Amino acid sequence: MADAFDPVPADQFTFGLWTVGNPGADPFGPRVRPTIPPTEIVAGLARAGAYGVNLHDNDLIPFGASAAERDRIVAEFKQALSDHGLVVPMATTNLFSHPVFRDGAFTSSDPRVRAFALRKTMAAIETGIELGAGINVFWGGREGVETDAARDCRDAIKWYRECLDFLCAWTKEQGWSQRFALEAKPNEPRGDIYLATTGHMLHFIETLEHSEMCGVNPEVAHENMPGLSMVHAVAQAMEADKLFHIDLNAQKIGRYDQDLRFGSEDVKGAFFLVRLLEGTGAYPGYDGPRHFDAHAYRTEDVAGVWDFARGCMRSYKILAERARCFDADAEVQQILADNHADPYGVAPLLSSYSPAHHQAILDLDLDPETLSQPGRRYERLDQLAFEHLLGVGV
Ligand code: GLT
Ligand code: MN
Ligand code: MN
Repeated sequence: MADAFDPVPADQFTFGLWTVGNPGADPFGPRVRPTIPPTEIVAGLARAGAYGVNLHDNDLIPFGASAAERDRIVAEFKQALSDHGLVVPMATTNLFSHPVFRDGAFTSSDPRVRAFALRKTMAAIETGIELGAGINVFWGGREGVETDAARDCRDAIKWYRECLDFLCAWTKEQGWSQRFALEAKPNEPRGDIYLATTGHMLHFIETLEHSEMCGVNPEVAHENMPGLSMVHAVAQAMEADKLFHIDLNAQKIGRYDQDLRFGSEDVKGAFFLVRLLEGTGAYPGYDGPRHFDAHAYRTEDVAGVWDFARGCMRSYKILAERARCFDADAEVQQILADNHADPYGVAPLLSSYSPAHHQAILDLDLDPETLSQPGRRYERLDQLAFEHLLGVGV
Protein backbone atom coordinates (compact mmCIF):
# COMPACT_ATOMS: atom_id res chain seq x y z
CA MET A 1 0.00 0.00 0.00
CA ALA A 2 1.36 3.43 -0.95
CA ASP A 3 2.19 5.85 1.83
CA ALA A 4 4.06 9.14 2.29
CA PHE A 5 7.41 7.35 2.18
CA ASP A 6 6.97 5.84 -1.25
CA PRO A 7 9.57 7.40 -3.56
CA VAL A 8 8.66 9.70 -6.41
CA PRO A 9 10.97 11.19 -9.08
CA ALA A 10 10.93 14.59 -7.34
CA ASP A 11 12.92 12.97 -4.50
CA GLN A 12 15.84 12.71 -6.98
CA PHE A 13 16.79 9.13 -6.08
CA THR A 14 19.26 7.47 -8.42
CA PHE A 15 20.95 4.07 -8.63
CA GLY A 16 23.92 2.84 -10.62
CA LEU A 17 23.37 0.15 -13.25
CA TRP A 18 26.00 -1.76 -11.28
CA THR A 19 23.98 -1.57 -8.04
CA VAL A 20 20.58 -3.09 -8.81
CA GLY A 21 22.39 -4.99 -11.57
CA ASN A 22 24.82 -6.61 -9.11
CA PRO A 23 24.54 -10.39 -9.61
CA GLY A 24 25.78 -11.25 -6.11
CA ALA A 25 29.26 -12.62 -6.85
CA ASP A 26 31.87 -12.23 -4.11
CA PRO A 27 35.52 -13.30 -3.77
CA PHE A 28 34.35 -16.68 -2.43
CA GLY A 29 31.58 -17.58 -4.81
CA PRO A 30 30.12 -16.87 -8.23
CA ARG A 31 27.08 -14.88 -9.24
CA VAL A 32 23.73 -16.01 -7.83
CA ARG A 33 21.38 -13.83 -9.87
CA PRO A 34 20.76 -13.41 -13.58
CA THR A 35 22.01 -10.28 -15.35
CA ILE A 36 19.22 -7.72 -15.66
CA PRO A 37 19.66 -5.97 -19.02
CA PRO A 38 20.21 -2.19 -18.65
CA THR A 39 16.93 -1.38 -20.41
CA GLU A 40 15.06 -3.56 -17.90
CA ILE A 41 16.88 -1.88 -15.03
CA VAL A 42 15.61 1.45 -16.36
CA ALA A 43 12.04 0.10 -16.44
CA GLY A 44 12.36 -1.38 -12.95
CA LEU A 45 13.80 1.79 -11.45
CA ALA A 46 11.02 3.87 -13.00
CA ARG A 47 8.43 1.48 -11.51
CA ALA A 48 10.12 1.79 -8.13
CA GLY A 49 9.85 5.61 -8.20
CA ALA A 50 13.49 6.51 -8.91
CA TYR A 51 14.50 9.66 -10.76
CA GLY A 52 17.57 8.46 -12.59
CA VAL A 53 20.19 5.86 -13.34
CA ASN A 54 23.98 6.23 -13.39
CA LEU A 55 26.53 4.09 -15.13
CA HIS A 56 30.09 3.15 -15.88
CA ASP A 57 30.97 3.01 -19.56
CA ASN A 58 31.26 -0.79 -19.37
CA ASP A 59 28.01 -1.31 -17.44
CA LEU A 60 26.38 -0.43 -20.75
CA ILE A 61 28.97 -0.90 -23.48
CA PRO A 62 31.18 -4.00 -23.31
CA PHE A 63 34.93 -3.33 -23.18
CA GLY A 64 36.26 -3.30 -26.73
CA ALA A 65 32.85 -2.99 -28.45
CA SER A 66 32.92 -1.72 -32.03
CA ALA A 67 31.71 1.80 -32.79
CA ALA A 68 28.58 0.42 -34.46
CA GLU A 69 27.79 -1.84 -31.53
CA ARG A 70 28.31 1.04 -29.11
CA ASP A 71 25.98 3.33 -31.08
CA ARG A 72 23.28 0.67 -31.21
CA ILE A 73 23.48 0.02 -27.44
CA VAL A 74 23.46 3.73 -26.58
CA ALA A 75 20.48 4.39 -28.85
CA GLU A 76 18.51 1.51 -27.31
CA PHE A 77 19.33 2.76 -23.82
CA LYS A 78 18.28 6.32 -24.69
CA GLN A 79 14.99 4.97 -25.96
CA ALA A 80 14.41 3.13 -22.67
CA LEU A 81 15.21 6.32 -20.72
CA SER A 82 12.71 8.32 -22.71
CA ASP A 83 10.07 5.54 -22.57
CA HIS A 84 10.29 5.42 -18.79
CA GLY A 85 11.06 9.07 -18.00
CA LEU A 86 14.41 8.44 -16.31
CA VAL A 87 17.49 10.67 -16.52
CA VAL A 88 21.24 9.96 -16.30
CA PRO A 89 22.73 12.61 -13.98
CA MET A 90 26.12 10.93 -13.58
CA ALA A 91 28.49 8.85 -15.68
CA THR A 92 31.76 7.26 -14.67
CA THR A 93 34.58 5.22 -16.14
CA ASN A 94 35.55 1.69 -15.25
CA LEU A 95 39.29 2.07 -14.65
CA PHE A 96 39.54 -0.98 -12.43
CA SER A 97 38.20 -4.22 -13.98
CA HIS A 98 40.44 -4.82 -16.98
CA PRO A 99 43.87 -6.30 -16.17
CA VAL A 100 45.50 -3.35 -17.95
CA PHE A 101 44.67 -1.38 -14.78
CA ARG A 102 46.04 -3.96 -12.36
CA ASP A 103 48.71 -1.48 -11.21
CA GLY A 104 46.60 1.64 -11.50
CA ALA A 105 45.15 3.84 -14.23
CA PHE A 106 46.02 7.53 -13.71
CA THR A 107 48.74 6.50 -11.25
CA SER A 108 50.23 3.57 -13.13
CA SER A 109 54.01 3.83 -13.38
CA ASP A 110 53.65 3.04 -17.09
CA PRO A 111 52.80 6.23 -19.03
CA ARG A 112 51.16 4.16 -21.80
CA VAL A 113 48.68 2.78 -19.26
CA ARG A 114 48.02 6.34 -18.07
CA ALA A 115 47.43 7.38 -21.69
CA PHE A 116 45.04 4.45 -22.18
CA ALA A 117 43.17 5.44 -19.02
CA LEU A 118 42.84 9.01 -20.29
CA ARG A 119 41.54 7.83 -23.66
CA LYS A 120 38.99 5.51 -22.03
CA THR A 121 37.84 8.29 -19.69
CA MET A 122 37.38 10.77 -22.55
CA ALA A 123 35.21 8.24 -24.39
CA ALA A 124 33.18 7.64 -21.22
CA ILE A 125 32.68 11.38 -20.72
CA GLU A 126 31.45 11.63 -24.32
CA THR A 127 28.98 8.80 -23.76
CA GLY A 128 27.84 10.45 -20.52
CA ILE A 129 27.24 13.72 -22.33
CA GLU A 130 25.25 11.93 -25.01
CA LEU A 131 23.04 10.56 -22.22
CA GLY A 132 22.73 13.96 -20.52
CA ALA A 133 25.10 13.42 -17.59
CA GLY A 134 26.50 16.67 -16.16
CA ILE A 135 28.57 14.93 -13.49
CA ASN A 136 31.48 12.54 -13.95
CA VAL A 137 32.60 10.50 -10.97
CA PHE A 138 36.22 9.43 -10.57
CA TRP A 139 36.71 6.47 -8.28
CA GLY A 140 40.32 5.36 -8.37
CA GLY A 141 39.85 1.82 -7.16
CA ARG A 142 43.17 0.61 -8.57
CA GLU A 143 45.06 3.82 -7.80
CA GLY A 144 47.21 2.44 -5.03
CA VAL A 145 49.75 -0.12 -3.99
CA GLU A 146 50.31 -3.28 -2.02
CA THR A 147 53.91 -2.21 -1.39
CA ASP A 148 55.32 1.30 -1.25
CA ALA A 149 58.46 -0.13 -2.81
CA ALA A 150 56.55 0.13 -6.11
CA ARG A 151 56.69 3.91 -6.52
CA ASP A 152 57.04 7.12 -4.60
CA CYS A 153 53.56 8.22 -3.58
CA ARG A 154 54.46 11.76 -4.68
CA ASP A 155 54.83 10.53 -8.25
CA ALA A 156 51.40 8.92 -8.03
CA ILE A 157 49.83 12.16 -6.80
CA LYS A 158 51.60 14.14 -9.53
CA TRP A 159 50.39 11.77 -12.30
CA TYR A 160 46.85 11.75 -10.86
CA ARG A 161 46.91 15.57 -11.00
CA GLU A 162 48.27 15.63 -14.54
CA CYS A 163 45.48 13.35 -15.75
CA LEU A 164 42.74 15.36 -14.07
CA ASP A 165 44.20 18.64 -15.31
CA PHE A 166 44.31 17.15 -18.81
CA LEU A 167 40.69 16.01 -18.62
CA CYS A 168 39.47 19.33 -17.22
CA ALA A 169 41.27 21.29 -19.94
CA TRP A 170 40.00 18.97 -22.69
CA THR A 171 36.42 19.14 -21.38
CA LYS A 172 36.51 22.92 -21.20
CA GLU A 173 37.94 23.14 -24.71
CA GLN A 174 34.93 21.17 -25.97
CA GLY A 175 32.70 23.83 -24.42
CA TRP A 176 31.11 21.37 -21.98
CA SER A 177 30.30 22.45 -18.44
CA GLN A 178 30.95 19.12 -16.72
CA ARG A 179 31.54 18.74 -13.01
CA PHE A 180 34.00 16.12 -11.81
CA ALA A 181 33.31 14.39 -8.47
CA LEU A 182 36.25 12.55 -6.90
CA GLU A 183 35.46 9.54 -4.71
CA ALA A 184 37.86 8.38 -2.01
CA LYS A 185 38.29 4.93 -0.49
CA PRO A 186 41.05 3.85 1.89
CA ASN A 187 41.68 0.32 0.58
CA GLU A 188 40.13 -2.55 -1.42
CA PRO A 189 40.86 -3.66 -4.00
CA ARG A 190 44.37 -2.21 -3.42
CA GLY A 191 46.21 -2.66 -0.14
CA ASP A 192 46.31 1.13 0.18
CA ILE A 193 44.51 3.47 -2.18
CA TYR A 194 45.96 6.97 -2.72
CA LEU A 195 43.93 9.91 -1.39
CA ALA A 196 42.22 7.66 1.12
CA THR A 197 39.44 9.88 2.44
CA THR A 198 37.18 12.72 1.36
CA GLY A 199 39.45 15.01 3.38
CA HIS A 200 42.47 13.95 1.33
CA MET A 201 40.46 14.58 -1.85
CA LEU A 202 39.36 18.04 -0.76
CA HIS A 203 42.93 19.11 -0.36
CA PHE A 204 44.07 17.46 -3.60
CA ILE A 205 41.30 19.29 -5.50
CA GLU A 206 42.69 22.62 -4.39
CA THR A 207 45.96 21.76 -6.14
CA LEU A 208 44.28 21.17 -9.53
CA GLU A 209 44.50 23.66 -12.36
CA HIS A 210 40.71 23.83 -12.74
CA SER A 211 39.75 23.16 -9.15
CA GLU A 212 36.43 24.96 -9.68
CA MET A 213 35.30 22.04 -11.90
CA CYS A 214 36.12 19.44 -9.26
CA GLY A 215 34.37 18.37 -6.08
CA VAL A 216 33.83 15.17 -4.14
CA ASN A 217 31.58 12.13 -4.15
CA PRO A 218 31.76 10.84 -0.58
CA GLU A 219 30.50 7.32 0.11
CA VAL A 220 29.16 6.21 3.50
CA ALA A 221 30.92 2.82 3.35
CA HIS A 222 34.26 4.31 2.34
CA GLU A 223 34.34 6.75 5.26
CA ASN A 224 33.00 4.17 7.72
CA MET A 225 35.39 1.34 6.76
CA PRO A 226 38.24 3.02 8.69
CA GLY A 227 35.84 4.27 11.36
CA LEU A 228 35.58 7.89 10.16
CA SER A 229 32.48 10.06 10.29
CA MET A 230 30.59 10.38 6.99
CA VAL A 231 28.64 13.26 8.50
CA HIS A 232 31.83 15.24 9.07
CA ALA A 233 33.20 14.40 5.61
CA VAL A 234 29.99 15.56 3.93
CA ALA A 235 29.70 18.65 6.12
CA GLN A 236 33.25 19.69 5.25
CA ALA A 237 32.52 19.18 1.57
CA MET A 238 29.31 21.21 1.82
CA GLU A 239 31.05 23.99 3.71
CA ALA A 240 33.61 24.18 0.89
CA ASP A 241 30.85 24.05 -1.77
CA LYS A 242 32.35 20.82 -3.04
CA LEU A 243 29.60 18.26 -2.51
CA PHE A 244 29.03 17.49 -6.20
CA HIS A 245 27.53 14.01 -5.74
CA ILE A 246 26.99 11.44 -2.99
CA ASP A 247 27.09 7.64 -2.64
CA LEU A 248 24.60 6.48 -0.04
CA ASN A 249 24.83 3.00 1.47
CA ALA A 250 25.61 1.37 4.82
CA GLN A 251 28.61 -0.28 6.37
CA LYS A 252 29.83 -1.87 9.57
CA ILE A 253 33.03 -0.17 10.74
CA GLY A 254 36.25 -2.00 10.04
CA ARG A 255 34.87 -4.50 7.51
CA TYR A 256 35.38 -4.96 3.78
CA ASP A 257 33.40 -2.55 1.56
CA GLN A 258 29.92 -3.90 2.24
CA ASP A 259 27.79 -1.48 0.17
CA LEU A 260 24.70 -2.38 2.20
CA ARG A 261 21.18 -1.04 1.78
CA PHE A 262 21.02 2.59 2.93
CA GLY A 263 19.99 2.86 6.57
CA SER A 264 20.58 -0.82 7.33
CA GLU A 265 23.57 -0.14 9.63
CA ASP A 266 24.45 2.82 11.86
CA VAL A 267 20.92 4.22 11.78
CA LYS A 268 21.93 7.23 13.87
CA GLY A 269 24.76 8.06 11.44
CA ALA A 270 22.27 7.82 8.58
CA PHE A 271 19.83 10.07 10.47
CA PHE A 272 22.39 12.85 10.94
CA LEU A 273 23.56 12.46 7.35
CA VAL A 274 20.03 12.82 5.96
CA ARG A 275 19.45 15.77 8.30
CA LEU A 276 22.51 17.44 6.76
CA LEU A 277 21.48 16.68 3.17
CA GLU A 278 17.90 17.81 3.74
CA GLY A 279 19.02 20.98 5.49
CA THR A 280 16.51 20.66 8.33
CA GLY A 281 19.16 21.95 10.75
CA ALA A 282 21.14 25.15 10.60
CA TYR A 283 22.23 25.33 6.94
CA PRO A 284 20.65 24.83 3.50
CA GLY A 285 20.66 21.28 2.19
CA TYR A 286 22.21 19.54 -0.79
CA ASP A 287 20.21 19.83 -4.00
CA GLY A 288 21.83 17.15 -6.17
CA PRO A 289 20.73 13.59 -6.81
CA ARG A 290 20.58 11.16 -3.89
CA HIS A 291 22.51 8.27 -5.34
CA PHE A 292 22.56 4.78 -3.84
CA ASP A 293 25.81 2.91 -4.40
CA ALA A 294 24.78 -0.33 -2.76
CA HIS A 295 23.59 -3.78 -3.68
CA ALA A 296 21.22 -6.43 -2.41
CA TYR A 297 22.40 -9.21 -0.10
CA ARG A 298 23.74 -12.27 -1.91
CA THR A 299 20.80 -14.17 -0.46
CA GLU A 300 18.34 -12.32 -2.72
CA ASP A 301 16.73 -13.20 -6.03
CA VAL A 302 15.61 -10.51 -8.48
CA ALA A 303 12.48 -9.74 -6.44
CA GLY A 304 14.74 -9.18 -3.44
CA VAL A 305 16.78 -6.70 -5.48
CA TRP A 306 13.70 -4.52 -5.88
CA ASP A 307 12.91 -4.88 -2.16
CA PHE A 308 16.46 -3.61 -1.61
CA ALA A 309 16.02 -0.62 -3.96
CA ARG A 310 12.67 0.39 -2.45
CA GLY A 311 14.20 -0.04 1.00
CA CYS A 312 17.03 2.42 0.29
CA MET A 313 14.63 5.09 -0.89
CA ARG A 314 11.99 4.55 1.81
CA SER A 315 14.62 4.61 4.55
CA TYR A 316 15.95 7.91 3.24
CA LYS A 317 12.47 9.45 3.25
CA ILE A 318 11.65 8.08 6.69
CA LEU A 319 14.89 9.53 8.06
CA ALA A 320 14.15 12.88 6.36
CA GLU A 321 10.78 12.97 8.11
CA ARG A 322 12.40 12.09 11.45
CA ALA A 323 15.01 14.83 10.93
CA ARG A 324 12.28 17.40 10.29
CA CYS A 325 10.55 16.39 13.54
CA PHE A 326 13.82 16.61 15.47
CA ASP A 327 14.55 20.11 14.20
CA ALA A 328 10.98 21.24 14.79
CA ASP A 329 11.13 20.18 18.45
CA ALA A 330 11.09 23.25 20.72
CA GLU A 331 13.21 21.52 23.36
CA VAL A 332 15.88 20.69 20.76
CA GLN A 333 15.87 24.29 19.57
CA GLN A 334 16.09 25.57 23.15
CA ILE A 335 19.12 23.43 24.00
CA LEU A 336 20.86 24.51 20.79
CA ALA A 337 20.00 28.18 21.35
CA ASP A 338 21.27 28.06 24.95
CA ASN A 339 24.59 26.61 23.83
CA HIS A 340 25.07 29.02 20.95
CA ALA A 341 24.00 32.15 22.87
CA ASP A 342 26.32 35.16 22.78
CA PRO A 343 24.96 37.59 25.39
CA TYR A 344 28.26 39.51 25.59
CA GLY A 345 28.73 39.99 21.84
CA VAL A 346 31.99 38.00 21.71
CA ALA A 347 31.48 36.15 18.41
CA PRO A 348 31.96 39.25 16.18
CA LEU A 349 35.34 39.89 17.83
CA LEU A 350 36.49 36.45 16.65
CA SER A 351 35.31 36.79 13.08
CA SER A 352 38.42 38.64 11.89
CA TYR A 353 41.66 40.09 13.17
CA SER A 354 42.02 43.79 13.84
CA PRO A 355 43.97 45.68 16.51
CA ALA A 356 40.62 46.71 18.04
CA HIS A 357 39.37 43.11 18.14
CA HIS A 358 42.69 42.02 19.57
CA GLN A 359 42.42 44.56 22.38
CA ALA A 360 38.76 43.79 23.01
CA ILE A 361 39.58 40.10 23.38
CA LEU A 362 42.33 40.92 25.89
CA ASP A 363 39.83 43.08 27.82
CA LEU A 364 37.16 40.39 28.08
CA ASP A 365 36.40 38.97 31.48
CA LEU A 366 37.08 35.30 30.71
CA ASP A 367 37.27 33.24 33.85
CA PRO A 368 37.91 29.59 32.96
CA GLU A 369 36.36 28.42 36.23
CA THR A 370 33.10 30.24 35.44
CA LEU A 371 33.18 29.21 31.77
CA SER A 372 33.59 25.56 32.68
CA GLN A 373 30.52 25.48 34.95
CA PRO A 374 27.49 24.95 32.67
CA GLY A 375 26.60 21.45 31.51
CA ARG A 376 25.68 21.33 27.86
CA ARG A 377 22.64 19.04 28.06
CA TYR A 378 23.87 16.93 25.16
CA GLU A 379 22.71 13.79 26.94
CA ARG A 380 19.16 15.12 26.73
CA LEU A 381 19.69 16.37 23.16
CA ASP A 382 20.97 13.02 21.96
CA GLN A 383 18.13 11.18 23.73
CA LEU A 384 15.71 13.48 21.88
CA ALA A 385 17.45 12.56 18.61
CA PHE A 386 17.07 8.88 19.51
CA GLU A 387 13.39 9.25 20.37
CA HIS A 388 12.58 11.21 17.23
CA LEU A 389 14.54 8.70 15.21
CA LEU A 390 12.47 5.85 16.61
CA GLY A 391 9.24 7.83 16.36
CA VAL A 392 8.50 7.86 20.08
CA GLY A 393 5.95 10.47 21.21
CA VAL A 394 5.42 12.02 17.76
C1 GLT B 1 32.49 0.49 -7.61
C2 GLT B 1 32.86 1.15 -6.32
C3 GLT B 1 32.04 2.32 -6.02
C4 GLT B 1 32.19 3.43 -7.00
C5 GLT B 1 31.72 3.07 -8.35
C6 GLT B 1 32.04 4.19 -9.31
S1 GLT B 1 32.31 1.56 -8.89
O1 GLT B 1 31.30 -0.22 -7.47
O2 GLT B 1 32.75 0.20 -5.27
O3 GLT B 1 32.23 2.81 -4.74
O4 GLT B 1 31.41 4.50 -6.59
O5 GLT B 1 33.16 3.96 -10.04
MN1 MN C 1 30.88 4.51 -4.52
MN1 MN D 1 31.65 1.00 -1.66
